[in-house]
Amino acid sequence: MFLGLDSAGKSTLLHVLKHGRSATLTPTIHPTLEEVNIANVNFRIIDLGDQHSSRLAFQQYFSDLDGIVFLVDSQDRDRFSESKVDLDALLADQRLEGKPLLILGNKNDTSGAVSEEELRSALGLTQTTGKGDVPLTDMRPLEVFMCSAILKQGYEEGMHF
Ligand SMILES: Nc1nc2c(ncn2[C@@H]2O[C@H](COP(=O)(O)OP(=O)(O)OP(=O)(O)O)[C@@H](O)[C@H]2O)c(=O)[nH]1
Ligand SMILES: [Mg+2]
Repeated sequence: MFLGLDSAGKSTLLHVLKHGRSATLTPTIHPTLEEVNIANVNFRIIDLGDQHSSRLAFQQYFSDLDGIVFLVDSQDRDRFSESKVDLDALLADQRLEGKPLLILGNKNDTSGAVSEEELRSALGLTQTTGKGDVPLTDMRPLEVFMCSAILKQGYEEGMHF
């Protein structure tokens, strides 16, 4: 499931993954399900808009998910704290316990984008599992990657993770 604040770039990334190119998209009102093949793995990805109602409705599927991709607009500093509230709720949700959580700092093609370190610190993500010399095995898979959906950069490493 792709989650994140409105305008983080969820639908753009999904479109790029599915069609190989970006497109001009409007804010998502109705959640959509897309099947996408990445490196011979078939993903069924739900793209949620940021509407409170659809987010609540879709929480009932949390226990059926294999993982979450949480997108953050890495240039929108004013909303990092808002993202952190949502992310903390996901991290604490029992239905998602142990499930991989990939955090993508999207839009890092923009001049205002923060560094990975800044994003990690703003989101309180100091302990992650995928990039150390020794992978942490006693935690749920959790890692941060910076990316640009538009330039088609950075997310692939994250999807492999
Ligand atoms: N510069 C830049 N802009 C991006 C990138 N990804 C998305 N955008 C732009 O950000 C805006 C929002 O993108 P969407 O994909 O609609 O965002 P969303 O997360 O699906 O938003 P909601 O459907 O409202 O929840 C659009 O104008 C995109 O073109 C990126 O990597 N770089
Ligand atoms: Mg959308």
